[in-house]
Amino acid sequence: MLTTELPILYSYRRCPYAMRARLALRYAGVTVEIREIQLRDKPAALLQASPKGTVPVLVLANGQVLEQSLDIMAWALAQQDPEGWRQPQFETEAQAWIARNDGPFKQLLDRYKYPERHPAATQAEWRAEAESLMLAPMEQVLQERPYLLSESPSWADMALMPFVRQFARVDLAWFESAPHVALRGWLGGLEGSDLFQSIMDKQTVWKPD
Ligand SMILES: N[C@@H](CCC(=O)N[C@@H](CS)C(=O)NCC(=O)O)C(=O)O
Repeated sequence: MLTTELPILYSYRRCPYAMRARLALRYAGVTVEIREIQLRDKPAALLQASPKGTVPVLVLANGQVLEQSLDIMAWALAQQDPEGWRQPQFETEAQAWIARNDGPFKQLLDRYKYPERHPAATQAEWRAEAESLMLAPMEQVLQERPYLLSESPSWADMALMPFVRQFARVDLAWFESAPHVALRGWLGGLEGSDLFQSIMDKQTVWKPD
């Protein structure tokens, strides 16, 4: 039987949590076996490793299972962090951005994306809330410097970028004419990077042997 020593990443190409995990793994030079899944038909092997059934999930060669995207990022950066994505002096600020993203921004993003499921406000109202919570504060910082924490990219940029990208894509025409010029530049730069392009390759759905 062919055995593999590579860590296994259960992933879904378009999932923003999986994107941030793939970004960190690729940046850290960690080779993984990517198992692309379908959310509506999760493979038994994924559910066995992580019964909660979300992606990304990383199964290490020693059997350890990392089932949160941030844990996977942190693990990858602990292996190798060649350009200093994670620096102790910025850690509190990084955590604050990530918490705001994964909590209230993600909630508003879902409401903005699926307003019919959230009739308490209109789509434009959800968007306006998200703007004041996240887009405007990001814009303010990015007018001062090219990345959220400093002159160079950090894991906060990488953790947030897939979500801001998803937000932008709900109504691209709106995003492109909105007064968030620096944010647009930040997103465009990260999205156009070789790193991001390299983690967005089309994948065929994994089938167990
Ligand atoms: N807190 C988790 C959230 C991951 C998550 O919610 N992933 C979504 C896809 S983007 C998922 O797998 N949802 C399960 C489903 O739709 O059945 C993490 O950071 O990894």
